[in-house]
Amino acid sequence: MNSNFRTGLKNGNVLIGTLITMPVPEVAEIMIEVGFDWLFVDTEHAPFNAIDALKILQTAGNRCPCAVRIPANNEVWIKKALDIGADGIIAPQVNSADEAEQIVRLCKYPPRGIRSVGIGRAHKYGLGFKEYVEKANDSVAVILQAENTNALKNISEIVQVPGVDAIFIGPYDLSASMGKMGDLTDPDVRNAIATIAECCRNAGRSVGIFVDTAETAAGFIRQGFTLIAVSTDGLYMALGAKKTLNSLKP
Ligand code: 3PY
Ligand code: MG
Repeated sequence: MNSNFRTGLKNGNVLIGTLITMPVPEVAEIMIEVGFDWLFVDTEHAPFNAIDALKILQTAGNRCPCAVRIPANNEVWIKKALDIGADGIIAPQVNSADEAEQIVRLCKYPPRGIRSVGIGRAHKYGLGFKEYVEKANDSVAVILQAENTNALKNISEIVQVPGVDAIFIGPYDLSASMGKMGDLTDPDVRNAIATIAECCRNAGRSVGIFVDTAETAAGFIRQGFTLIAVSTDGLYMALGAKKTLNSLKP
């Protein structure tokens, strides 16, 4: 665990990360060597099982915090991701305050929540059990995605739920739900993003976003976004390879 991930998030430090979509430890290792502040381990859209995610977390160790995006907002994945040592959970498609509250409860040990008690990697296989369970409610980051028009409608209530550390906007799903798939320059999409960000700021919650380029990331950082995921491992590889090949075979 890198408990300073949640502290940094709550303090509004700008954290630049990237998506790990390949269940290959060497890929995560490269991104850590590059110097990203955090890794977004995507078990929602990428072909990850819990063991794949575990291997990424083991590779990161104490060198780089990892937030695991779970494939569905249910107890099974939340407890697995936390017990293998995720520094935070990213819950996709959170559309109401009730859903937000349930996710927070599943992430927190009693009495605040109902997180089930296991003995795993997070607990140093038992050697650090007491230390982990005492601190987990304060060190695990709970990050909820706002990425649907329903989330937009309910965002002012979602951000009020105690225990929500950050809202992470999924611009692709958000724009798709508005009938404007992937068009981040569309005025309605931009307004939706700005509304979510403003609600977060008013409620003292950090706000983050996924973007595909450094230029777009810089614009959002200027607007006060602090949790940034820029591009994906696969996209970096594809663009790098394409650029090299194009220079030889224009
Ligand atoms: C989206 O853009 O929908 C995302 O979830 C990005 O992570
Ligand atoms: Mg999404």
